Order: sequence, then structure tokens, then C-alpha cells
Amino acid sequence: MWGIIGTWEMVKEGVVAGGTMLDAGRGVLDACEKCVNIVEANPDFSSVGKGGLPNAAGVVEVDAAVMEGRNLNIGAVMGIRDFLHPASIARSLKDMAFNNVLCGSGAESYAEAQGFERHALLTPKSYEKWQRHHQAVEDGLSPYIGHDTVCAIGLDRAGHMATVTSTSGLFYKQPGRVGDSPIPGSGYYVDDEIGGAAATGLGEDIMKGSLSYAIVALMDQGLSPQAACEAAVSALDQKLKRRRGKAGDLSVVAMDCKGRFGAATNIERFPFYVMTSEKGLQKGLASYHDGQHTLEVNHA
Ligand code: SD4
Repeated sequence: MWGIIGTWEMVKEGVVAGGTMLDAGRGVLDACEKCVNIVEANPDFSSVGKGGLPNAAGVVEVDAAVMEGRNLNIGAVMGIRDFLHPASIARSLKDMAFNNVLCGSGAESYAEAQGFERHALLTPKSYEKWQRHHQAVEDGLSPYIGHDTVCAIGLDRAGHMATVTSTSGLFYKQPGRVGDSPIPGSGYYVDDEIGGAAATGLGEDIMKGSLSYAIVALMDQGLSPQAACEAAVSALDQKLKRRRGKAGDLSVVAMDCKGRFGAATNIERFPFYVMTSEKGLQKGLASYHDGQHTLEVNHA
């Protein structure tokens, strides 16, 4: 049994590549890293890696993380500039007993010393988008629209699990701003004995509920991945609305150690892809209307 699940339409090619590796018996870290690397390298995806969304200063700063379910190792980088594969830098940190989460210039110096090549992430297209947005914000538009994180969670034939995230974060974020994606428990969490979960949406709100850990904890109590995703998203959405008047976008995917998966959201449409040894490639759509979750999964 093996499986891999990833967030948003942009992950399709990555899920197929990761799934093919898992089918061939490769390890889950390799498969999830490959899945995310494919999205990072594609300049047409404007919220991850190359061509990512710039911050308010017009600079692309990215966050990424890797977690390994067998030993709970974590590696993460936050707010780094000019590296094509932040997820691979995060992976290279995950076995460190100390200094496994690095930010800003310290993370960049580390990456350079390790031989990761510098690579400009801003493309003419993303800069043009920034210029238009910059003008619109000057004209009074709310600045923080536009984001999407690629997350992958996988299970390999040996029963090991991993999760990888990578994002340029919120469009027009303040320089130095960090979202949930590199923060363990918020943007991702995985444990070989239970399963994993990962989140995308408004990091500021995802972090208020340690959303990914909440889902894994619910699976540990016996909930299926789908029930855990729905329960955790509903609980945080309702709590934020009750206590703060509104909730930002919250979308999640999960897979347990048996390869069962789930997804939920508090927005209208949250597409994802999943590939498993049992069913091959499937496209999923989670939606939320009037407090009701729905999940549609079709052969892709
Ligand atoms: C962040 N959660 O930086 C990320 C952005 C994202 O879908 O996932 N958007 O807050």
C-alpha cells in the first residue's frame, strides 16, 4: 500500500511523479520532495517557488518545511530569497539535532554553503502582477488576496510517512512575515504511527488552531482522515468566527498510516490530487456551504 496527496490543481504533475516513485518502491521523502520540487520549478504557478508572489517590497520570500513520520524529524526554512528549491534546503536540515529551522539571511548562508544554487524567483510575470497589485493597494484594495501553498503527504510501501510544504506565502506580505507553512503543527504534521495533515490558507488563522496537529490528534483518537479534517476545520472556523468575528481561509488534506485520505475547507472550492496504489490518480474537490462539508473524488 502506498499513497500521496497534494494541495490545489497545481500539484497534479507532482502527485503523479511522486506516486510513480512510490509505486516503484522509492522512499516517501524522495517522493514528496519531488512532488513539491516540480511545483517550485514551474514559473506558471504564482504562489510557490519560481514566479512566486512578491512581498510588499516586490521581493519573493519563501517558506518551506519537511517532516518525517518515522522519527518526527523536522527541517524548515523561513523567509528566504533566491533559491529555487526551498523544500530541498528544508530536507537537508531535518536530521540536525540543533539548528534545524533557519530563517532569513542565516538560512541563505547555510544553503549557499551546502551548495544550493542561488536562483532568482521573481519573473517578469510575477513582477507585473506585483506592480498592478501595488497600484490597486494604493487605490484602496485590501492587500492580502492571493496565496496557495503546495503541500504533499505520502505513505510508502515500507509504511513510512512524510510531509513537505513550500510557499511564497501571502501576496504583498510584509517583508519578514512568516506563515503557517514552515511551522510544525500548523502548516504540517506527520507521525508514522498515526498519519499526517497539511494546511493551506491564511497562515495567521491556521496558526491560531495548530490546525495540522489538531487533525493528527483527532486521527489518533480514531477518527478517519476525512472526519478529522472536517471536525478540525469546522471547530477552528467556528471558534474564530465566534471569538474574532471572522475566519480566514482554512483548507486541509490528510492521509493516515493505512493510506486513507481526507480533505476539508471553509471556502467554496478546494481542489486537490491524490494517487494511491488502490485507485491510481484521483482529483478531489472539497467544499463548504452553510456549515456543511462536501467531498467529491473522481478518477483523473
Ligand atoms: C501562508 N498558508 O503563508 C500560507 C499561504 C497559503 O493558500 O497557503 N495559501 O499563510
